[in-house]
Amino acid sequence: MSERLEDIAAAMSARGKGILAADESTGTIKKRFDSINVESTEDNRRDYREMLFRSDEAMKECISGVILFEETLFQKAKDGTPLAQIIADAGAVPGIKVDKGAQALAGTEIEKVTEGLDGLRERLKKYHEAGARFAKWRAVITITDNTPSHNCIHANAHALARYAALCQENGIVPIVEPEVLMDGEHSQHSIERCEIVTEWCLKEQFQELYYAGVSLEGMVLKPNMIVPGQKSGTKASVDEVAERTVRVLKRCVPAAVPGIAFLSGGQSDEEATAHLSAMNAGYDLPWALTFSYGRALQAAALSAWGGKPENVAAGQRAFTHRAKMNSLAATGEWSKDKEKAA
Ligand code: 5MM
Repeated sequence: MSERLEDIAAAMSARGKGILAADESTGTIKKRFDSINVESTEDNRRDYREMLFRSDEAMKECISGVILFEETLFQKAKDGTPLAQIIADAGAVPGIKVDKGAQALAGTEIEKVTEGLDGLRERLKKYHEAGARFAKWRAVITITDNTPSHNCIHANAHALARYAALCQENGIVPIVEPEVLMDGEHSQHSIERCEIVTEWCLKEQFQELYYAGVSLEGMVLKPNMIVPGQKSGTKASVDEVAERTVRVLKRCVPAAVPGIAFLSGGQSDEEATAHLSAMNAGYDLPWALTFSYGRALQAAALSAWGGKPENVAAGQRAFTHRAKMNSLAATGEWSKDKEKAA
């Protein structure tokens, strides 16, 4: 595969394919395993992820890249094959989450800033050697009556831009993920508020990327969709989510960016698919618009597997189904009927 950043970013944004976010950190994967009563041991984490990456049909037809946690990048399958090799053999690009998590932002009670820049240059060299060709860094922005502050948006956008520049310096495509959270307790978190805040974050983000000299052709954006907060007590139609999301992205994301791959953020599996499909079906778009889902791609597979070796085939079927539905959504061809027929 070509080592040019533009070519890697184009491969990650290939038509009808999307990214599997399997980069749950140790704490997050433990929560996921707790939900199916499975202990989060290194072997169990390997078995679960090996099950996903060996889902041949899904990986070859629907998945352009996989985001890994550091442990997984250096982990071997049961037969000794590096997991990153299994991903590359399926024609997908192996990637790595490089941030060290969202930490409390000094001087605020709720807001967070993502850390991990110290020593990142050296880590990136090590990850490149291990086969990673893209990276991910996620910032979280929280909506309440009094937040986000400009300080929080700016600190996160600046860190994301410094991370992205370091990645490109080391031959790695950065996924830039400024996530406006949809969860949280707040009742004033309307879809309008989400739209305003997301636009603010993305404007700031692209300004910082410009100052840091990041090549837009060699990156992928991973944003949230424009949705009401989960505790707002309101629901938006699929068409409204699609219209508002596309409007914000068109206002903020230069056409030089090859791909935008959404996070699912707590939407149900089918909502995340329906929203993506509506955007691709209804609008003329200058970039590839696809998925980089964690929960919305894995939830069904995780519960079908349940930690039992005899359920691996069922887990793979569940993963393949979700991957196929999202692959259809990435070209605007998903429908409820296809979901049911499958
Ligand atoms: C898979 O979850 C990722 C890692 O989360 P932690 O660092 O908190 O363990 C997460 O960053 C994920 O890549 C994105 O949020 C997209 O996942 P969802 O579930 O929102 O689609």
